[in-house]
Amino acid sequence: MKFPKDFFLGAASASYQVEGAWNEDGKGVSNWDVFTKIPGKTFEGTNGDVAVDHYHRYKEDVKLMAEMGLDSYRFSVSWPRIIPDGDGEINQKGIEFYNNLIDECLKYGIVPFVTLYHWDMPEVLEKAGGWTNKKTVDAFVKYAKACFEAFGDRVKRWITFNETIVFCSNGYLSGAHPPGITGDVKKYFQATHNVFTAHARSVIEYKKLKQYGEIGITHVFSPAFSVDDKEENKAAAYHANQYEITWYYDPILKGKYPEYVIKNIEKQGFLPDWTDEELNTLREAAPLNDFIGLNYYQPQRVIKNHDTGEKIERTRENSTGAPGNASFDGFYRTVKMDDKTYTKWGWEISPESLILGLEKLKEQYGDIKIYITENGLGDQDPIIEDEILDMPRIKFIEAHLRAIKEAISRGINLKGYYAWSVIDLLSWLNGYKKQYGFIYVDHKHNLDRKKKLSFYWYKKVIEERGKNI
Ligand code: BGP
Repeated sequence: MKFPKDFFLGAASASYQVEGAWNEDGKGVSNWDVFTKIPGKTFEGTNGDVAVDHYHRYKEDVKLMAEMGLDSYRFSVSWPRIIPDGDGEINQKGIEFYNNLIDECLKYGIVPFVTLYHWDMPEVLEKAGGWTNKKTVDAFVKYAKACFEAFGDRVKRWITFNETIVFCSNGYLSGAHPPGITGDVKKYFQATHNVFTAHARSVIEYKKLKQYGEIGITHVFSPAFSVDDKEENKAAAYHANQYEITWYYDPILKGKYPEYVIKNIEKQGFLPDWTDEELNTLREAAPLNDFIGLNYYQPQRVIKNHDTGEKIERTRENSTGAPGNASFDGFYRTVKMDDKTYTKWGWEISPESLILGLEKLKEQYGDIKIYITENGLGDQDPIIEDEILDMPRIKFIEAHLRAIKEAISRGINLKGYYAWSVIDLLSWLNGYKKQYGFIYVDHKHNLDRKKKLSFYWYKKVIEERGKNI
């Protein structure tokens, strides 16, 4: 089987992780500009001030993408570049940058797939309560409209938010991301609801503009599986999926919240403050979503957690995806299993779980169009005689593309695959050491770009439409 012509073989990035130019051409300060400067927050104090300088080198980068043959490039727009103070004037220089980037992609026939929010928010808004403040919702809708109006003639695929669960849980539960708050469950749920409302309102606004493109959201997809057949562990996996999948997917695709979670959090006093109008907006927007984007890196293996009293210290390392933690409510725990394979950063490698997860998703949400908007291997690539021989990445992506083929043959409506990431970039908390790209960036030599072995391999895969996968 080959990947059909209308299946995008692409790759992705995000503004803060690649652009740099953090204070150029009128860009406002973002929450990440501030957060990464707090001692101890990131690996060796790394930040995105310069990142890989995509802001200045986008032409060179897009040219490399064209050489690779990418069907599509997923990137994000930096909100503070467009509206520096969050809610005021539009910065024309910011619009100009993305106009240039979009035009450069189109010049080579690369379809731009644009994310509006990949975590960098104007600091002014963060200071005023960020996603817990409903004014942020209004500001976001205004920003989204500004982007639709400026770029919508050429951009026909929009993602509102990237991984709500990650920025909300790290922002308000573990404190590993801005605003760095720990253990505030009420704020966590409020933030998620406000994001869903911002998404719904933006979708409605987009459809009103009649630009005839697609719009959706990107969620983490880490389906939970019980480690065995014990009832209590199966209940733990059910609980994990309700809190981490259903809570996120239902309000978007069904326009309502799952009863199971509502009942629990109502008892605990964590129900978000919501209005009938907001709940109606969710219902109105749900059928207007054109697709759902999934970021799949790994599944979760879970057991019932018995030591509920214990407070688990989350470190930078274990808060970024490696198993070993109890859930915030102490109900379940993720575990590492002896018979599974893990990356250097402790993330499980399991293409089969993607297929199983997609089948369950189909049972819950039917035939909604799906893009895998991120998937990839974080590694320290071997350099041998100046060549970057990233064989493990090739194996990883190949295995996942094979799983995608299998899922398609089982009737899953998959329409694209975006490898994370197109180029080596700043890992939010793990600096530049954790590499994901097809293109290497030499931090010792002027940020020079170099093609990795995987670059040539992916080029061939695209040329052959995956025939030999
Ligand atoms: C996702 C994010 C990406 C990227 C990726 C890898 O959660 O959407 O922006 O960072 O994970 O994560 P990390 O850099 O922590 O390995």
